Amino acid sequence: MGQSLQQYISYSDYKILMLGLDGVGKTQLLYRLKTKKQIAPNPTTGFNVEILQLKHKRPITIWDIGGQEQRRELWVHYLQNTQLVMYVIDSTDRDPDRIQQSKNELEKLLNYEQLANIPFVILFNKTDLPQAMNNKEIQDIFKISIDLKQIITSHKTLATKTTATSNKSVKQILKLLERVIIGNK
Ligand SMILES: Nc1nc2c(ncn2[C@@H]2O[C@H](COP(=O)(O)OP(=O)(O)OP(=O)(O)O)[C@@H](O)[C@H]2O)c(=O)[nH]1
Ligand SMILES: [Mg+2]
Repeated sequence: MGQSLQQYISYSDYKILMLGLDGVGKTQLLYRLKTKKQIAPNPTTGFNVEILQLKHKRPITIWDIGGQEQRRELWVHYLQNTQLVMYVIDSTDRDPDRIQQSKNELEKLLNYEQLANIPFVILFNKTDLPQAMNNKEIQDIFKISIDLKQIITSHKTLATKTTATSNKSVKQILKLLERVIIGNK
């Protein structure tokens, strides 16, 4: 790792890993949070990393790692020192094989020793689209409640619905992160 990238990253002590299958909207979410703008879609072949400021100027570093099938085996190399996982799911993708892949990857992450006891924030993205699953479908298919108070595993796991292509979700995600990281209500 180059010296400048190392310096940039060590500026923030709170590392968030953003993972999920390819095309679910991770990169769009990252840059929506960072710039409040839409970026040209482009599959991530490596990773993107950005620092954001939460309340009280609390810096957090979000690592967005490519989710294509052949890239997923590389996720394990990014786990060290992770303090929170944002797991993104495309709520419009009803392909049973993709749903199973997404559940399997999430399950794998929940079982990694390096990620034990850290919060997982699950984002059901693309809720602006008419074919997006509703809360009941999400509950039935993923066994995850869109209930921010609910704890579904030994991890402190929270789930919410997002739209990466508008600014509607920016406040909502930042508030959620503040709640988990800083403890704000
Ligand atoms: N309508 C809608 N489209 C979205 C949303 N989020 C992402 N997209 C679109 O979905 C496509 C994939 O988004 P990306 O952010 O590149 O997906 P990714 O998860 O980073 O994919 P990989 O880099 O391959 O892992 C792009 O065309 C985005 O513009 C959303 O909330 N709503
Ligand atoms: Mg990407």
